[in-house]
Amino acid sequence: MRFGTIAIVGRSNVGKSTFLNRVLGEPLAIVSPLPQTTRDNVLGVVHRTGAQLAFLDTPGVHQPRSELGRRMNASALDAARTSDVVLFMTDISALAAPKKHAKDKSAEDLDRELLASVPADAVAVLAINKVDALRDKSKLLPALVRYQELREFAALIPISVKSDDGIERVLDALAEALPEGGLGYDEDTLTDRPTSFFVREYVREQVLLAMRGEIPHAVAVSIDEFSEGGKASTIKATVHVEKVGQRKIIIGTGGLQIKGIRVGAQARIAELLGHKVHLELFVRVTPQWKSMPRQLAELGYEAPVGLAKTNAATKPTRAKNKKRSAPRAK
Ligand SMILES: Nc1nc2c(ncn2[C@@H]2O[C@H](COP(=O)(O)OP(=O)(O)OP(=O)(O)O)[C@@H](O)[C@H]2O)c(=O)[nH]1
Ligand SMILES: [Mg+2]
Repeated sequence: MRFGTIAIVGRSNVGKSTFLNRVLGEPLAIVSPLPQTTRDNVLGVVHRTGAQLAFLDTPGVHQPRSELGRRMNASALDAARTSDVVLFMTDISALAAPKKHAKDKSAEDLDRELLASVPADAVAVLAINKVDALRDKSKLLPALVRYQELREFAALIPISVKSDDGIERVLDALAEALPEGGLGYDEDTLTDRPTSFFVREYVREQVLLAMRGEIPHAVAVSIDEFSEGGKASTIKATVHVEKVGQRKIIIGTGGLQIKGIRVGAQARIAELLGHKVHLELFVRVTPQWKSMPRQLAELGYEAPVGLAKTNAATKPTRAKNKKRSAPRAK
């Protein structure tokens, strides 16, 4: 039996969370076309014959503009340092010609910098995602050769999560790289995050899908009340924005915008809990929450390990049944 942790690390928007959801067979992590969708490390445990793969989805490493951004990068790099194996994910934007202006870094330049932060002795597998969108497949081989020169990889695999291409090869390569040992988690463990974490995430996901510009990145969600019943749950949550103007936009004319967000999130949470959910949302202006350590802590954004205490452990979200069709509440 093989068991170990695998950090999925890479630039923003390469498809790390989409990959996690595919291998879990559950839409656990939030996904959006916007960069910096994932803000926290999220564990997802894949149970295979002969191996248990404990994936850690991480925030895309980017140029930070706030304390939140710095914490996001730090948690991704921390996962890369402490996991047994690193799944370094990039996408076909790294195969494009370098930018015309020398000051603009290409995706490949950014990957090279990021790879330098992954410990040299860590076992790493490279996945180049989104090959479904690659017209000129002849660009792939030279790119694989260039990446191979950057560091040692146990395997270099072109994939498409969208077309379900190459995923099993990645899982095989990762399982092979894991240490021999007993199981780390019960067979029904899906993640270590509590249900309330995903409630906050699913509200934020609807904002990311509905809005453009600065707003999705100005939003955080906190839970005010979570009364869970056997057949239905009532949840009250606050959507925090940074400015009064953002509050107006997110509420929308006649409250239409926030209604769409509420309805979408409510359906997603109901799917997770496996029963009816009544969700109420309030929108509040919390100026500069992204830069203030106390506000960040209150909104659930942990400081990187070593800088502050992490949140107290809460009950993990488990799979509802052996088939893991949906995780159990709290
Ligand atoms: N064409 C194509 N698009 C994909 C594929 N995988 C993911 N995407 C899309 O890429 C976008 C980003 O996906 P995410 O999974 O949120 O990316 P991420 O790396 O987790 O991004 P961050 O959390 O911001 O770091 C979404 O619009 C996905 O639908 C793929 O195989 N092919
Ligand atoms: Mg993500």
